[in-house]
Amino acid sequence: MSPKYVLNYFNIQGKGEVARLLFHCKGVEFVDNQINFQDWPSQKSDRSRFPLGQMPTLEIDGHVACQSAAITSYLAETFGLNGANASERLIINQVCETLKDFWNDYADVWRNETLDNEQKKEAYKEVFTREATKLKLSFIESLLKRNNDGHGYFVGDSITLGDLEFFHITGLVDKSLLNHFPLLTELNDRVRNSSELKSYLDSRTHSPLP
Ligand SMILES: N[C@@H](CCC(=O)N[C@@H](CS)C(=O)NCC(=O)O)C(=O)O
Repeated sequence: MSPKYVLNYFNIQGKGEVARLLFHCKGVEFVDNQINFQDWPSQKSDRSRFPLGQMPTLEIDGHVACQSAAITSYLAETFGLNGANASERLIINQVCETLKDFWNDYADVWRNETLDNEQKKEAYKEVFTREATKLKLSFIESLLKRNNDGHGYFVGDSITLGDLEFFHITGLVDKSLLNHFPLLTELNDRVRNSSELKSYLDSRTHSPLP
């Protein structure tokens, strides 16, 4: 029998969304406990559910786990969505880590309180068009190409954690980021319209970021 899973996170996509995608992709029942920003201060100090005073946390039959990457790799492993062997996991981890580096560049702008909205737009454009970002996306596309000539998923014949991380991060930023990467654009559409996720994504209402 599947354990009772409770995922605690804000009512945004943010750092909790890949865990949600993993549950929906596999059709595993879980409590999607979405906490409002207004309600968070009164819950943050509950160390039984938030040992680090942060979210996401995952309760597994009442045992709590912290750290989004630990939670997603645990769920992916448990659900068979983390590659079939070490070589496939090596690909998946490279995708996830490269996207994390890109996300950190993007988030530096997002969090920069010295910039107004117009200045942020310009700064995002600069992040999207910088050579280092193109290099990251070319690299990810080259990993995709190694499997089924790039017309499937990063590994195997179905969605894994790597595809979900990719879909999630590229969904948080402007679609133009993928303009010069046709295979990555196709992958984004493939995940978006997959039979596993389509109905969840069609009905998803929580915003990407606060
Ligand atoms: N390294 C942690 C970072 C978690 C984190 O930064 N959580 C933020 C939301 S994305 C949070 O809980 N902020 C509210 C707070 O710190 O009070 C992870 O990846 O899970």
